[in-house]
Amino acid sequence: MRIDVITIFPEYLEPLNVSLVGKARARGQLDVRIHNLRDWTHDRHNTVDDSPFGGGPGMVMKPEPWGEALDAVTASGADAADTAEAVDGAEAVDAADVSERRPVLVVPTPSGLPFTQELAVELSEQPWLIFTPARYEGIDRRVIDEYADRYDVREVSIGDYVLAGGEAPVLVIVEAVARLLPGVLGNAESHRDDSFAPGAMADLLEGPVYTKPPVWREREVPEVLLSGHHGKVARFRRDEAFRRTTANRPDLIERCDPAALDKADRALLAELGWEELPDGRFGRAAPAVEE
Ligand code: JCE
Repeated sequence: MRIDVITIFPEYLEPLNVSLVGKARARGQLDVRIHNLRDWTHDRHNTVDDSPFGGGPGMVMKPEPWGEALDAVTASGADAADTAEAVDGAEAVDAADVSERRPVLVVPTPSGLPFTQELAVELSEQPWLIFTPARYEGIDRRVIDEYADRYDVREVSIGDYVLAGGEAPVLVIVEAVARLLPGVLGNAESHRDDSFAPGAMADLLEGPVYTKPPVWREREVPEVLLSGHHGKVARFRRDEAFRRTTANRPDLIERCDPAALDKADRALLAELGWEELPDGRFGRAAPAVEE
């Protein structure tokens, strides 16, 4: 996969040299190119912002530098063949894919579609992503409209809070996507059971995890995990997953597929104060009405 990022803060993307993403790049599985938006300005002050039409606070990113940058980066797909060389014969970035297929443009914004594991999977299946993290109050709308006519543009929000710019969302999205690429995660850290992964335990949050020593500061690892009884371990983990999910994400319980719930699940949910609805789903038991 190839990833381009166009930003006024290239240093903000330095974490992409580290850890999982850094290793995938070193192995030739990921071709990441960071570009400075100011390289496509022409005035002495490398201006990228201006005041908003219609008035109001803050500044808006000017369309011209983004237009020039996106034209240059999208046109660079054809020369990808020279640089996408695998290290040590590892699975190489497919240069042909990049030049033949259109990139997906990913635009971080608090008003975008929620970034979910499902979207991470979809993005991980693309050969080429271009990220356009903005600053100020965002990018002149005409830039998004212009490229949406030619490319698949995804305006994406990583959560319901307002950051100062899109660079941190790029780090989040790239990490979530990169770990899904074939061969990036080792077997030891396989993602089959991730909370939110399709096929994970009925969309439950994961329970607590433990390692050696079996006793630490007088705190014991739950005995069942030391028992070697696989059936009991699975039941314990599932119960813990339900306890966490009811406490932290009741919305996930409410839209849980009733067919995914076994008898023990139903009994535990009842014990945790949830009531079974006529359709087999669960809802929070109505609190007793006070006089
Ligand atoms: C951003 C800003 C809107 C005023 C570019 C914020 C994404 N989930 C997210 N939270 N925050 C963002 C995000 C992404 C890009 C930009 N801002 C700040 N946004 C209105 C200010 C500018």
